[in-house]
Amino acid sequence: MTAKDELLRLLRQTDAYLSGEELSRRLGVTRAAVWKNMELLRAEGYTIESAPRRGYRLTGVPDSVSEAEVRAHLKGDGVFGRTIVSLPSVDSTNEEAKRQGDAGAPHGTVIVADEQTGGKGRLGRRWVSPPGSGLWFSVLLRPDVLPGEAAGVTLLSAVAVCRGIRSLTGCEAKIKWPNDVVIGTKKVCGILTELSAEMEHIHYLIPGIGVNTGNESFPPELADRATSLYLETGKRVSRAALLAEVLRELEALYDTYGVSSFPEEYRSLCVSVGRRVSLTRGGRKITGTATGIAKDGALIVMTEDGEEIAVSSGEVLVQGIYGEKV
Ligand code: BT5
Repeated sequence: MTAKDELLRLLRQTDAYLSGEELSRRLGVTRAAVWKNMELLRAEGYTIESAPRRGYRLTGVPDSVSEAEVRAHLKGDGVFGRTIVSLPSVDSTNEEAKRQGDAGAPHGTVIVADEQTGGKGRLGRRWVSPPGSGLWFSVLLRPDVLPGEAAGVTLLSAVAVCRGIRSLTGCEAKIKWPNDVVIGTKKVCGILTELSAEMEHIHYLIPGIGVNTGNESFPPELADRATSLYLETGKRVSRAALLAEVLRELEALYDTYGVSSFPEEYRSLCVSVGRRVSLTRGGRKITGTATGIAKDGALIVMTEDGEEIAVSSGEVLVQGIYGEKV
């Protein structure tokens, strides 16, 4: 831990003032070094009050996803987040996770960035990830399963995000099958899972999660279908706190279900079930009603022709969600 991180840790521990002398003694550095590190923290957005003869007091923290800020919220001895790579800007946290994975980074490594310049959705689509307004992160997992057995991880991630959003904001976050988290009829989070594997072995699996937290508006093409936690609640949510919460939930789910299954909770959170849906298969448009989620995570659809089909991937439009008319 650097002197700056240690200083922040001491300031966080108490609401009382800490004198420069005490800080210098406890950190084992000079008064001048305490002052210098205090200025570094201020430059990062921390508000530190100083009062003559009393000392210093932390009165405000920035909405930062720095390692120190995430660690301050990550209590306990979980594996997810034991290694954190926090970057001001990156092409895509999934791409960085692959680079880290190829270089041997351990299971549970978290890559988080303030901004993504090439944020990705599925099938090469763009994920809008401006600086400061969302939580963009990826988790590097090394499960011991076959490549075809890992589909559950996207569903677990969606449940973990719903739990995290619900506990921090009280918003009724739900899931649009398979990988969107929605509030009401709008998308607040998308999940892109990628993997590196051989036929018989997964090198690593990467759920990449993007949650819109502070956006006050969206580009016109997204305005009708995207929302943020700020737009829903009028309040600012700490990205570091949300990240820590989602990691805790994801690790608990992973420990219980692995990556090949998922909890019953997914079904109850899924807004697609019970609604009219449409999809395209082999160039043909199919409409029907989603009736459930199969054991392997596929969406079960009763078509208008009375045939029951299982949809395991692809786009499924859901009546009313994102303003769709099916
Ligand atoms: C997704 O794809 O929803 C997966 C998004 C995953 C993003 C995370 S961020 C961390 C990690 N690093 C990455 O590079 N990616 C992951 P898909 O289901 O294909 O949806 C993409 C569509 O969502 C786009 O075509 C837009 O219509 C819409 N979209 C783009 N940006 C959005 C945003 N910020 N909020 C809501 N909708 C958005």
